Amino acid sequence: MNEAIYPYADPLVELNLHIKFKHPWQCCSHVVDGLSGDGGDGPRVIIHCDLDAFFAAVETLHHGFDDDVPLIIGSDPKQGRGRGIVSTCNYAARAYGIRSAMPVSEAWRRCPAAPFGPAMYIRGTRGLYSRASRKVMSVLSDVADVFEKASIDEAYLDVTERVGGDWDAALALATNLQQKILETVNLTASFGIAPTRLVAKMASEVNKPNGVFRVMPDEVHAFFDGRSLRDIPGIGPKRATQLAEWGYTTADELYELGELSLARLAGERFAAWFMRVVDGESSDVVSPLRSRKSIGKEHTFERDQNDHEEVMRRLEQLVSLVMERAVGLGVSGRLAEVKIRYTGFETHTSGRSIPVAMDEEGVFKRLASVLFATNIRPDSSVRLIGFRLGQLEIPESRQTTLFEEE
Ligand code: DCP
Ligand code: MG
Repeated sequence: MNEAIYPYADPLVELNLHIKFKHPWQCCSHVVDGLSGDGGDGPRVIIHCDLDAFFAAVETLHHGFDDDVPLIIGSDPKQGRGRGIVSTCNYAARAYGIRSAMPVSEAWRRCPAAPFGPAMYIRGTRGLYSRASRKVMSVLSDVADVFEKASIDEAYLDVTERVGGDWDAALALATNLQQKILETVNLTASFGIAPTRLVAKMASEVNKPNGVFRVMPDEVHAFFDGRSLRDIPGIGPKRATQLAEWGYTTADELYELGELSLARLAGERFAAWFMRVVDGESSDVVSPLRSRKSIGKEHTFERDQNDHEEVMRRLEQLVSLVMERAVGLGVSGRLAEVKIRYTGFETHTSGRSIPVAMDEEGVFKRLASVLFATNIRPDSSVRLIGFRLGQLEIPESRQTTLFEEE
């Protein structure tokens, strides 16, 4: 190993710790001032978009499958002996009670493939889904004041300024987006419009598939009337079961209990959170950072590279690109991670973190080079090099509010 190319050994680095939140309402991140509303000037107009039966719809398009034939995407069912799970399925398969995350053996029991039954089972093609997702996200982000991709098939849009706070214009915008997505990728999507993220997300389920549903600020309470507690994101199956054992299955029943009694039953944090949700006062903050855990870039060499100086140069370029992106998003990070994939695909990832979040390219170039120097296997050829900035934060001066749910 040539020391001359790793000049930056730095005692600043320390071992990285990963912190995960167990319950959604324990999660407190921060939001960039001015990126989205903090409830100051009346209700925000939030749109949630979720594609319908996403993986199944993409496969149906790609292969020209018939919509009426039950299609299950997931692990190999092995004629009912498969041990994996279902990723998703089309609506014809849902008619048999098949659902995401169900054991594929159970799906087979409900609706087997030929010659035992009409279903089709396929493994799925990740690349196809990413491509479709990118196109959809680009259509959505074009019209949003603030855009947040929440998963491969789901996004939040703050459109308050775009529609001038007009809820009819928001409805028209959602319908328009639905049409545009259909034209662009031939997929159907469902939209929810509401003053909070959580209600917008629930609203997008109401008229699924290919539906739009709007909940105006003064309709939030009524929206929760008779609604199953299980349908509220943030109430997991365990808590829902517990509440049902106490006799509470709908949101209005639980709300009527009042915050104090609910707190005695289910804890103060949960009670406060739940009341705010039903009052339409839960988070209305859309932020590109919120669903983003890290920013990363990778490079695969045309031919496996045994010149480590060249790999190092490429790594520095990746760091620059990542840090440019971070600065663009207004975030800084505490964790640097370097990924090295060798000939034959063996992959090694190493990370270090710094005590305070920063967005300075120089700092992360140093960290990356230390990580590379201490981890690269001498005389090995490198197939891929990658850099990731993690433990993202927004600088103190720009923090305005806390997140509570989801
Ligand atoms: N997915 C997965 N495993 C799960 C859940 C989902 O692989 N347990 C994948 C497949 C889905 C995609 O994520 O197509 C999006 O998830 P959704 O929950 O939005 O489910 P669908 O889009 O398939 O159906 P829906 O029409 O209910 O949104
Ligand atoms: Mg979906």
